[in-house]
Amino acid sequence: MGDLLITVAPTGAETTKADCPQLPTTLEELVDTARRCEAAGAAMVHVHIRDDEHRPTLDPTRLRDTVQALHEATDLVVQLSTGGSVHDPLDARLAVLDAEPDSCSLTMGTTNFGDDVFLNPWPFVCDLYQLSQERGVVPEFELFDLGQVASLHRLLDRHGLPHGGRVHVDLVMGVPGGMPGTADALVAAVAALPAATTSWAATGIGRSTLSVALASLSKGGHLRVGMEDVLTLAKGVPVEHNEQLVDRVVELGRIAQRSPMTPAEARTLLGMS
Ligand code: KMH
Ligand code: ZN
Repeated sequence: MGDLLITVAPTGAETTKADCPQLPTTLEELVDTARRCEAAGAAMVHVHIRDDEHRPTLDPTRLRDTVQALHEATDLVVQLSTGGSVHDPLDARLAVLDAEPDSCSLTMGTTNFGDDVFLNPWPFVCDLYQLSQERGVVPEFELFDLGQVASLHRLLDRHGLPHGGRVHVDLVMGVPGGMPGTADALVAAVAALPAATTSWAATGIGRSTLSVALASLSKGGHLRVGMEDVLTLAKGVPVEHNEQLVDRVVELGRIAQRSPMTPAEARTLLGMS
């Protein structure tokens, strides 16, 4: 039985296809990536989609088709991003739930995001959370900063538990403007998580990917990896396929005596039927 949830975030919204031709941006590339990452040990996929020009989009039909295609091709837990890109309006981000994913990301506050701002005002966080409860979509609480841990306490106190009764958190670390991708920050965030937290994962952006993965394994956490978060395996060595990043953390997990969860095990962990 597996005890390590590996989520792959294969695309993101920030990298352009022109800068990174190996980024999976078409539906065919995304499905192929998902299949390969599932075979490598991933149990959940965190999805951002692109339009025909490879630009980030929240087009409702495309989102729905993507969820359906991933369900047909894999057993992976399909998590749609409600963060989208920094340019997406809040109403389009709420409408992501219309595509009926298994899970959605839910970021607990506004964050400086490089030179941009990733906007998550409190009323939007509450609206998205309540919509996820109504629609039976399991949220993954994404925390980019330590203050967002306090917001998670506040949200759960005011609005109760998520659909399924489990509380799964993902620490997104190392974003310029958020908490650093260090073991110290990870330990501080984990120590402050609400008692209702049933599982947590972490991902480190860019060069913090390995230190965050190792810190998370050491603290008993789960892992997210993927080209949304990191584009190199080492300095000057580009990632050619998301599967390489999954392979690498499967190996780190093996050394830490943790084995990858199957998608069915992940569904149990996350409170999905
Ligand atoms: N693209 C970032 C602005 C999420 O997926 O929910 C937001 C993001 C978080 O990636
Ligand atoms: Zn994302």
